[in-house]
Amino acid sequence: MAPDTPGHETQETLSNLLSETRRFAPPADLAAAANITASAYEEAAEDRLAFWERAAERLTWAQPWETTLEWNPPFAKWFIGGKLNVAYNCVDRHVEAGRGDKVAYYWEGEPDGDSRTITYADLQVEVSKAANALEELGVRKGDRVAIYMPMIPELPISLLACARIGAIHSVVFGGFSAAALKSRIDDADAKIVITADGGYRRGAPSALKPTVDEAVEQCPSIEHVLVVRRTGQDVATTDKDVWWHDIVDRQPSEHEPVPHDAEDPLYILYTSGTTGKPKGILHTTGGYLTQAAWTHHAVFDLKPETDIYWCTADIGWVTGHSYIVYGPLANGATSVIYEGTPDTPHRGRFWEIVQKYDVTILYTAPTAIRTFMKWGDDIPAKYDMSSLRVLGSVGEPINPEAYVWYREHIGGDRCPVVDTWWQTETGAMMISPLPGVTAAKPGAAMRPLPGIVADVVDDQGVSVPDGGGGFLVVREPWPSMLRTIWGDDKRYIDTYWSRFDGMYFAGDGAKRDSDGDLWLLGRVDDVMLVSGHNISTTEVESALVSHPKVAEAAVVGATDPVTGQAIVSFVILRGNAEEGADIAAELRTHVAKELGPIAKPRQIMIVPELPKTRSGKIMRRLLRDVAENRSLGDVTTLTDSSVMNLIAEKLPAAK
Ligand code: 6R9
Repeated sequence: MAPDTPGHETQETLSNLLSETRRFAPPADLAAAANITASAYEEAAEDRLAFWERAAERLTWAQPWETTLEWNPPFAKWFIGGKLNVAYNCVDRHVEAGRGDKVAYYWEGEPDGDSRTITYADLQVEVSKAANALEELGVRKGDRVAIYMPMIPELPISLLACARIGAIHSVVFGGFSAAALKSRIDDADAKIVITADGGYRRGAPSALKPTVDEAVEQCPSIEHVLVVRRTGQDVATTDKDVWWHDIVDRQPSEHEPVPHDAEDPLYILYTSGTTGKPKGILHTTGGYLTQAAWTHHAVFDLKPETDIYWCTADIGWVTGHSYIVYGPLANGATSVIYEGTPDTPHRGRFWEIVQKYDVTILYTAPTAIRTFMKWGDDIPAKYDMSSLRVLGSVGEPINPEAYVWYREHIGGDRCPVVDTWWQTETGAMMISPLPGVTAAKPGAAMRPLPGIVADVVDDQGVSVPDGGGGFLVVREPWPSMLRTIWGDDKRYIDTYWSRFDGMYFAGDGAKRDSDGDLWLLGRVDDVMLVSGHNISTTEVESALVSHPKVAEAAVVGATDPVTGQAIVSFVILRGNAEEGADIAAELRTHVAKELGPIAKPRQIMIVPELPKTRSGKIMRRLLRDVAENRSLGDVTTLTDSSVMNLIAEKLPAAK
C-alpha cells in the first residue's frame, strides 16, 4: 500500500467495500414504449456531435447554427451562429402548435386550498407582460436581474421574462441572508431585484422584503425593486420599490421574442463551494436548453401528453432552473410546483399532492427521502400513489437503503428510480440510468448519459480499471457546461481545469465497479484517510443507513493519534427505533460486518438532526469541527443553526 497516492489507495480499498448485489430491471411496459432505447449510447459513441445536433433540433431555432462546437480548452462554444429565444421555446411554440390550453403548472401554495392552474396560453400572457414591465423599468439585453423570491408562479415567470429579453437572471435562494444577497448583487452588478413581500414557510407568512431592503441599501447598482404581493403582510417601502400588480398587470399581453445568439448568456447562478467567495456559474442559451430539454425527455421518459411531473426542488437551485423551468417547459410538460415544506400542515403533504394531481414522475433529493424514512412507512401508506411511474433522485449520493425504501414505499415497487449525478456547473444531468434501458443498482448513478464522456481517474489522471476508484472527470465538452465563472476566467481555469490536464475536475470521488458502472462517493474533500486507507464517507454512511434502526447518518474523519484519521459518525434513528444503551456498539458491529473492520467508526453519536446546507446537503465540515473539539467554522450557509446546539448537547454522552 502506498498511502501517499490517494487515487491508487482509493482503488485498492474500495474494491472491498459495498457488496450491493440488488438489480432492478426496467418494467417491461415502460421499456417497450420508452423515449430512449439502448441504441442512443451507440449512436452517440459513433458521432457525439451529430447526437447533440439531433438533440438541438428538438428546439425551435430562428436561425440554424453553422458550427456545432468550437473548443478552445477550457472554453467551449456550442451551436455557433444559431439564434433562438428560450422563452419562445418554453412557451410560445407550444401555444402556436395548438397546445395553449395544456396546463404548464399546477401551482400548490402552502396554505391548504391555495392553488393556481396556469396553462401555456396563460404563461405566454404573463411572461409577455412581465417582459414588457422589465423593459419599462429600463432592463435591456445583457443586463443582470437579481431574483429573490418564494416558490410562487411569478418566479418562473420572472426567469422566462428575462430570458425573453435576453437579460441575465441571477436567482438567489429566498432563504439566504441580506449579506449573501448583497454580495451576489454586487458581483453581478445587477440593475434590478425582483422579490415578494414574503412567502409561506411552515404554516406562516415569512417576510422576504426586509432582507432585500437591507441588502439594497448597500447596493448602488440597483435601480428598482419589483415586488410581488404574495402574503399581504405589512412591509416597509422605499423609493426604489415598484409593485408587480401596479406595473405588470397594465402591460400589453404581447411581447415579441427576439432571437438571441446561442452563446448569449442566459443566467448566472452562484454556488457557495466550501471556501471563498461564491462562484457565479455562467450558463448560455442554445447548448444549455438543448441538454436540459433532452435529459428531461430521456431520463424521465417524459410523455408530455400524459405525464404529470413534479420536481420538489426550489427554483433557487440549479435543479429548479433546469428541471422545473427550462427542461420541462421546453418539452411542453405539465408540472406541479409546491411552495412550502413537506411537513406543513402534516407529514403526508407530499403524498397528498401526488394523490391530488395524479403525479406520474417525481424528482426529489436523498435528504428528503431519508427524512420520510425517519417519519415512518405508515405515512405514505395512507395515500394512493398508483399514478407514479418514474422516480428520480439528485443532490447527494443516495444510500442503497434509501433508494430501496423510495422504490418500495413511494414507488410501490414498480417504478424505476433514476439517480442523476450532475452539478450547477454541468447545467444538466450527466450520469444517470435511463428508466427504459438500465438495470439499475441501488446507490449507483450507473453510466454517463449518451453524448457525455465521463471517467474515473487516479491522481495521475490515468483512467482506473473496472473495480477501481478515484476522481470523477469529464473528458469532452458538453452542451450545457458552464462557460466560465462570471468575471473570473482565471478562477474558472484554476477550479475546474488545473487538477488534470484537459479534463473537467468535478471535485467528486467515484468508483467504477466490476461491471463498469459508476458509484459517486461524495466530495473529495470529505474522503477520510484511516491507517493509510482512503475511505469514503458515503460508503460508511450507507452501511449505517442499511441498519433497520437508522434513518440518516453523517460520517467524518477526525484527527487520531494512532490511525491518522478516525471515523466519527452522527446518526439519526428511524421514527420507531429506541435509543437503547448498546445501540452504538450494535451499529459499530454492523458497519464492521458490512464493510470490514477498517471502516468501523471510532465513535457513534445519536443526534436529532444533522447540519445541512440550504439545498439539503450534509455539512460535514461542521461535524468535523465537533468531532475534533474545535469551535465551529462559518455556519451562515446552514438551514438552521440551532441544529449545532442540539448536536453539542449530545456530545458528552458520546465520549
Ligand atoms: C444538481 C446539484 C453538486 C454536487 C455534486 C455532488 C452532489 C449531486 C448527486 C450528487 C451523488 C448524485 N451530487 N447529485 N452526488 N449522486 N446523484 O445538486 O447541483 O448543488 O451544484 O451540487 O452535489 O457532490 O458535485 P449542486
